Amino acid sequence: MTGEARTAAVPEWAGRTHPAGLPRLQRCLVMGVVNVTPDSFSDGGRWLDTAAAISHGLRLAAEGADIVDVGGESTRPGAQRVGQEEELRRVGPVISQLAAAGVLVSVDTMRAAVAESALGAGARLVNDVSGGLADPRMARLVAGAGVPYVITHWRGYSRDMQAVYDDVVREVGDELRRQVDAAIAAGVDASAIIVDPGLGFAKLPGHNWTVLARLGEISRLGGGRQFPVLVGASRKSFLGALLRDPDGEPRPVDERDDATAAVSALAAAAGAWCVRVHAVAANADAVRVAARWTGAQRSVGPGRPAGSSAGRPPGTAGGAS
Ligand code: PMM
Repeated sequence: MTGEARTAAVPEWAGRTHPAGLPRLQRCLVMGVVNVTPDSFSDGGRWLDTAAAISHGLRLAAEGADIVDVGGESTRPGAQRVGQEEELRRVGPVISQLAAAGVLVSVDTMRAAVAESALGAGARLVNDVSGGLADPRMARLVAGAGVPYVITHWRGYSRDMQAVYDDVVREVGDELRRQVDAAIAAGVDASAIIVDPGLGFAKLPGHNWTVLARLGEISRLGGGRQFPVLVGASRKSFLGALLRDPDGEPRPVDERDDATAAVSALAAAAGAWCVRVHAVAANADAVRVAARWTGAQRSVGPGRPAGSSAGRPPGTAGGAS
């Protein structure tokens, strides 16, 4: 087998894209989740108290989260919207305390006013699950702030989102591209944009698996440009459905972390830029395994072990070339 044939196993786009303004690591990043909500499906109510949320965020950072994502509104199916003042009250002090402690914080919000306040409190990127569609002021706010912006594929609020597709990858790519184009038209720098296929947002389990299996196409949005991809599979119901017990009961939410780590390893090996997860430690290990694995695939030439003098230096696995 030739060296060329061996490297072909690693997706061509893996690790090539990186958002401006964030640390560049030679592996997939890990974003730890702090939901300051009473009703998130994954951890609702656990971190509603400000002090508990802050200590949880610090713990996630200590466990290896590169970014801590703080949100004050649940997006679970059927969730009622929270008021803006309440959302701000929930996330503001948590963000300012985590940022003051040196944690790289993102704010998970669909509201420009909340994002603005969060950036003032020290958040350094905006994670908008509506990808600019919920609040027409969001893209201009992000453009003015010059911060990285996660644009998630979105088809409306959880109570009325439609999970009907002919070709899920093409349609998610097309719809995401329109969201990205709108952000760029509003002044967002293309190099600051991260795209997210929105697992579980207007998607049935089969849609999620198809999207995961074709992340490269999501990264390209059906066109020539490539964007870093964020994957948010953690604890979602498609994992519960996969791991049903013999009676057909879905695996409970708090028993889906091993499956999440498996998705993280596979997504990272496929070139994901970041995985958004609740249980950080296992996922921090998973992305390192993936980086070493893909790095070995790249550096192994004919008859040469990875890390030999002809290959990449050991420990520099999976990086941008
Ligand atoms: N999922 C949730 C919330 N925020 N943000 C991004 N970028 N991608 C996601 O998939 C995503 C998100 C819902 O999950 P949670 O209730 O566990 O936070």
